[in-house]
Amino acid sequence: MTGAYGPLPRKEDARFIRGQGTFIDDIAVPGMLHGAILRSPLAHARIVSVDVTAALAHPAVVAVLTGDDLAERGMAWMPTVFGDVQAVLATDKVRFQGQEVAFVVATDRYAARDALELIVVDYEALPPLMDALTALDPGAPVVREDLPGGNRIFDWSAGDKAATDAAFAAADVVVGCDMMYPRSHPAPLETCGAIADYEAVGGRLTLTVTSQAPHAHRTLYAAITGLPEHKIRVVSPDLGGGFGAKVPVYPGYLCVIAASMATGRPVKWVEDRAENLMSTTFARDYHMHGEIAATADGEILALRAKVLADHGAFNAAAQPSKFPAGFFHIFTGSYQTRAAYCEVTGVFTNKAPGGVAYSCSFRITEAVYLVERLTDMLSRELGMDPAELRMRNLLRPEQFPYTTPTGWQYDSGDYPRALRLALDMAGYDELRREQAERRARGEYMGIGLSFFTEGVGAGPRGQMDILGLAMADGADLRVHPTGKAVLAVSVQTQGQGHETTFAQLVANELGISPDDVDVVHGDTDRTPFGLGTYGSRSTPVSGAAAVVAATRVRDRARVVAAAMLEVAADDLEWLDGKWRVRGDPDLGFGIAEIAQAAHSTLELPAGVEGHLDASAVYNPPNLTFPFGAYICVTDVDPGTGEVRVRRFIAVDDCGVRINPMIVEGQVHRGLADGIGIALMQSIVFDETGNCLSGSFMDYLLPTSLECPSPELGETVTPSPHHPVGAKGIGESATVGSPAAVVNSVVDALAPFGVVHADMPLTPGNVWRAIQGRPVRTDLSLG
Ligand code: MCN
Ligand code: CUM
Repeated sequence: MTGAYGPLPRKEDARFIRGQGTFIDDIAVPGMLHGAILRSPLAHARIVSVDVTAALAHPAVVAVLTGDDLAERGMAWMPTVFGDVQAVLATDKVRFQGQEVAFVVATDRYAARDALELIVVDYEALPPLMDALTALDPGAPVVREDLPGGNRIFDWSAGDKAATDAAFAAADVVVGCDMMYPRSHPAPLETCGAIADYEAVGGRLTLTVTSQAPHAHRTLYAAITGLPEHKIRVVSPDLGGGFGAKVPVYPGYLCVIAASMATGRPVKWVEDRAENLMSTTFARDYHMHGEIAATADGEILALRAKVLADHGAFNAAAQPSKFPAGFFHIFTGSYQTRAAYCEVTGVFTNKAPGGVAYSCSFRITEAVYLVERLTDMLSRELGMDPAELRMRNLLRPEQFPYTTPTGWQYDSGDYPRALRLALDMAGYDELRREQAERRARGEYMGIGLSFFTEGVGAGPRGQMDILGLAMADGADLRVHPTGKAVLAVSVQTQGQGHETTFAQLVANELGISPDDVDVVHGDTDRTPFGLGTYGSRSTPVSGAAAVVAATRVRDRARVVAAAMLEVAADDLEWLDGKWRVRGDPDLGFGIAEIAQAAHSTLELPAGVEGHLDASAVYNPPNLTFPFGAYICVTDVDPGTGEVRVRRFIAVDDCGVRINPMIVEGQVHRGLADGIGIALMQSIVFDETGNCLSGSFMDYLLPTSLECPSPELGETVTPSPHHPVGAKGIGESATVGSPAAVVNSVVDALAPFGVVHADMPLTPGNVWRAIQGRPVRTDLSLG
């Protein structure tokens, strides 16, 4: 039944469009002080001394914290979400430009900022390690002498090497390429921030913080501060976008906690844009070598990849503990390959930590880009149309559930149908004709395809955890006597519309209106435990928990309805939103009437508790595997290197759509992400370690001028294991679209003999590619 599903306008917009959202910087607590962080100007240096005397003498300054002060509280280092440790305030060394060195607390924000300049830090500069490719060279600067492995974080592999090598040896055609997925940044409109309020008498800490995962945060704060977890309340208010940036715990959050404990007053810290771009989690930074093997008639036989992953100065990659390279080993994508093997080495460099988050599905972004670029190169090598090559190798519907050579089990899919629809919508044959005509006139038009499979909704508890916490999520559903419901969930929305779609999920099960369901989230005191929002897991995991809780409510209602109707519960069936007597459907009650009766003096059978409230914890049996077919049409000016995205056709399949309007909004946003990543974004450094991308003048965001109105299509292949057949959609378009854009630009440049060009395809880089010169992800080099 899908009664409550559909394009319902978002409930939360009533406050957002009136400017009545409550974001971190809207919140003021009585007596609140303001913090500011002193950050390192150098990428790599020993700290000789930190002198805060002058700052403390500033009339508005209440306290100054250094790493040594935190060390006294046992809080100088914090575990990262990937189980490394990261300095909260540096004591021994600074390891990236922008690293936190001291925290000033003052009566107002401006004074706190001013006082930063009064702190004197004596640094002894060290040579920085900025190029991951040299990290393992003998004599390379060592970023982490606190760890035994030098700059090597991990070596990890997946797949069957021998089988893969054999398939390559037997292949007619092998194509390979080095490609760089540049360091990018999620850049949410709202930066990160926190307000800590420690109440010493009760020993209670309230932390209001920009967090996509309030419960996971709370557990970490308990571990770091030593405060008992039940005395910590984490509140995540309205978030102005997260895109992954609000998953990790940042040093600033610990600084406000320590500062509130030290001063006995609430302390707020909100970072500015430069701090956000320089020091919060980045994404990608993958140096990849990929190879694809095929028969002469275009049957893909095998794939292999070797990756060097730059994780910055601390390993803070937000992803399940068992997978140091995230889900990169899904890199066989949507094709039937017989064998695959990948090796990933992670290294430290003197850059800000992070390494996954930005609508990434745990590194599937990089994997999709790799396989989709290789597929296009193969089609060029074979002289076979890229659509035809893909159609020939796509998994067939009858192959699902399908186990990939690296061990993923895809739940469901009809890939050829999605690709056919995209080709039809694009008018593919006509586009190719137009391209040929234009080429004859010296015009450079590109048509780029990509087909992606994602894995979202982590994860089965046996396989997926973060710091030992299994990735399961709870839902509590209360039904009041009047039949109005309140759903409390562990995930937190950052703009995805959970207050609407989660209400729809419950309303649909209970036969009530979504207006009658309020969604509570973002407050650990009011919601059940769960690991939070990322990897597009809210709908697959928390949404499933909500549905299970709602079906439990319905089951309880059935017993009450039976008492009301004086029939056996077995004689009732759920039909059109009511429990009705089988064979006499006019006789029945809906949830509102049953809820009232449940709270009344109606006599219930022995053992029946009354009240309809129910809860659930959902352990997903598998990920859900959404997929899509994208086509990007570009026009490239060979004189200037400028790329114009003329059309973007996107067919997405995320199973059953709860709210198609929200789903389309998610796809729109992801396509903008992908266009930005492909054409204009890269966080870059000069060789001395200066971050050159600390503002929106340097780190470019795509606007409506660069993004055409996309043409969206859908197919619906329900997930067989999700209670309502839904798969996640939040990251699909970010994951799938960069390859389509790059494939399109490289296709446009084919007459110049260009076979590959690394992102970002800025005018300068496109021009360089045309000239046959190496393109640079390092925009600093002009
Ligand atoms: N939805 C639906 N039907 C489906 C699948 C999803 O109606 N079959 C709805 C959902 O109920 C939800 C939205 O679409 O309202 C996205 O759902 P889902 O795919 O479950 O993703 P999450 O809610 O877990 O959101 C996380 C995902 C991630 S990981 C990033 S990063 C990202 C993204 O969502 N960050 C965003 N989209 C974002 N959108 C906004 N506006 N802001 C962000 O920071
Ligand atoms: Cu990987 S960015 Mo989102 O998963 O929050």
